[in-house]
Amino acid sequence: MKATLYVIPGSHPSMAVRKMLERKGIPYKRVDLMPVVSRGVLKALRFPGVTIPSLRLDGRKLTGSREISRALDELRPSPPLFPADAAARAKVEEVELWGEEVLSDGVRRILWNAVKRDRGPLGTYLEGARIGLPHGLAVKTATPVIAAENRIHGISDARVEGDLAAFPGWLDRIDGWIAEGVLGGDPPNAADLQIAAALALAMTLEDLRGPIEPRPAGQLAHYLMPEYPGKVPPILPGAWLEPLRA
Ligand SMILES: N[C@@H](CCC(=O)N[C@@H](CS)C(=O)NCC(=O)O)C(=O)O
Repeated sequence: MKATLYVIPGSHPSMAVRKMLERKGIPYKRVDLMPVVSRGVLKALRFPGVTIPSLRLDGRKLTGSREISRALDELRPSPPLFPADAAARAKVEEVELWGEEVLSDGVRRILWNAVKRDRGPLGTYLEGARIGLPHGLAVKTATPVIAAENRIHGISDARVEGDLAAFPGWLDRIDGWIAEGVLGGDPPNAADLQIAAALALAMTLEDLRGPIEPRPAGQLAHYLMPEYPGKVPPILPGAWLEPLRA
């Protein structure tokens, strides 16, 4: 099986797919791309979408972490990313979708808003990445990229403040799924990896690590994603963080 995975350094759904490939024992070549440039590259390579992660797998071109989890399970069923039982599978699919559309999108907005305030910490996400230019230069020239990502993903201060207000409820939901056994089983399912990657990225922000880390959700993320690159010192307005501290 020949696999090439296109990622952005620090990207959480990319990390989820990396873990899927590793757990299934599929060797792959990783191509690190910078945001925005990634869109042009994937378009030129004729992937079905322009977002990361995208995977070329034995000539097939796949875009999107949920598309990829399904394709990997079909091609290499063991260890499974989805339960065999139909009802259990439907639940994992529902939680995986929530993980992508609510949690993962929210964490992405929070991160791009944070680095808009100070681009310096961006370099910490580039650890081990080969992006074709020196990391220091990438950070120095990142301002237009950060602005573009904020625009592309419809990120505003008001929206991020809302994401942070919703975050405690998101953690409650995840802890509930862990208590029910939908998440946190062995082997980890596609929803575990989707959610753990987003929480691991969230915990690279010092503003968020404290409230997440001690909870079952935070522990699951640490267990499944023990080495997540990136570190952002406190940076978000204190008032926005009040709901998480309450
Ligand atoms: N929800 C998608 C991720 C889509 C997405 O926005 N990916 C980001 C990286 S985390 C990306 O491609 N950013 C670059 C851009 O949109 O220009 C998935 O789970 O595959």
